[in-house]
Amino acid sequence: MLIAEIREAVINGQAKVVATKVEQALNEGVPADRILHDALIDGMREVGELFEQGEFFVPEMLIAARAMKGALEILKPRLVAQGVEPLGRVAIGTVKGDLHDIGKSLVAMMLEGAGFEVMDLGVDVAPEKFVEALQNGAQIVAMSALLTTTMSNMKATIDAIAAAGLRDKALVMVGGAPVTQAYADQVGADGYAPDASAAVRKARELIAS
Ligand code: B12
Repeated sequence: MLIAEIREAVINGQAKVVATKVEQALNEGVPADRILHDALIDGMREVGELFEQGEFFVPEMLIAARAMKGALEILKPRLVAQGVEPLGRVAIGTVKGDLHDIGKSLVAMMLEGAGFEVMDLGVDVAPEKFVEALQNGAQIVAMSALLTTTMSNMKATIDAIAAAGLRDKALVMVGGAPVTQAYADQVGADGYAPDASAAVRKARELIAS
C-alpha cells in the first residue's frame, strides 16, 4: 500500500510526500531495496514511458527526478548497509566548451534512479577529467554536447582515453540534441541514446555486454 503511494507520488513529483512516506515505510520495517525497486525505480520507469509517449515533458521529468533524488538520499545509508551493489559506475559530464547542463543532469538523475552510481563531473569537462574518472573506477563515460562546435570534443575525449591506454576497459556513451547514432559511430563511441530513459536502457545494455 505504502509502496504504491510512494510510486504514485514519484510520478507526480511530490518530493515532500515521497520523503515522508519513505521514512514511514522504513519505520514500519519495509526493506530499503524493496522501496528502491518497487516504488522509486518503478515510478521513474513509468515517468520515462510517459515522456516517450509525449504525456510528460521535461519539467515533469525533472520534478519527478528531484522527488526521487530526495528519497535516494534517505535510502542511501540503508542500501549501503544492506550491501546492494550498484548496477555500474558512470562518469557523466558536458564536454569541454559547452555549458548546457539540463539534459546531462536529467540523464544523470535517471541513471542514478535506475541504480547506477553516478559521478557528475559537471559542465565544460576537459578530456583529461573523463580519463581521471576512469582511473578512479568509472566503467562508463557518458558525454553530453548541445553545440555543433563542441561535439568534436567527444572525439577528443575518446582519443585521450585511448592515449591513456584505457579504451578497452571504458564504455563510452554520447548524447545531446545535435548528436546522432551516425555521429556516435563516426567518433567510435560504444553507445548513443536520444533521451534520458533510452540512456538508461543503453547503459544497462553496455554493462551487460
Ligand atoms: C537552455 C539553453 C541554453 C542555456 C543553458 C542553461 C543550462 N543550465 O543548461 C544557456 C542560456 C546558458 C545557453 C547558452 C548557449 N546556447 Co543554448 N540552448 C538552450 C536550449 C534552448 C535548450 C537546451 C536544453 O536544456 N534542452 C532540454 C534538454 C532536456 O534536452 P537535451 O539537452 O537535448 O538532453 C536530452 C537528450 O539530448 C539526451 N542527452 C543529453 N545529454 C546526453 C548525454 C548522454 C550520454 C546521452 C546518452 C543522452 C543525452 O537526453 C536528454 C534528456 O532527454 C537549446 C535549444 C534546443 N532545442 O536544444 C539551445 C541551443 C543548444 N543553444 C545554442 C546556442 C547557440 C547557445 C550559445 C552559443 C548562445 C550564445 N550565443 O551565447 C550559448 C553557448 C554557451 C556554452 N558555451 O555552452 C544553440 C546551438 C546551435 C548549434 N547548432 O550548435 C541551440 C540549439 C539553440 C538554437 N536553436 O540555436 N543555452
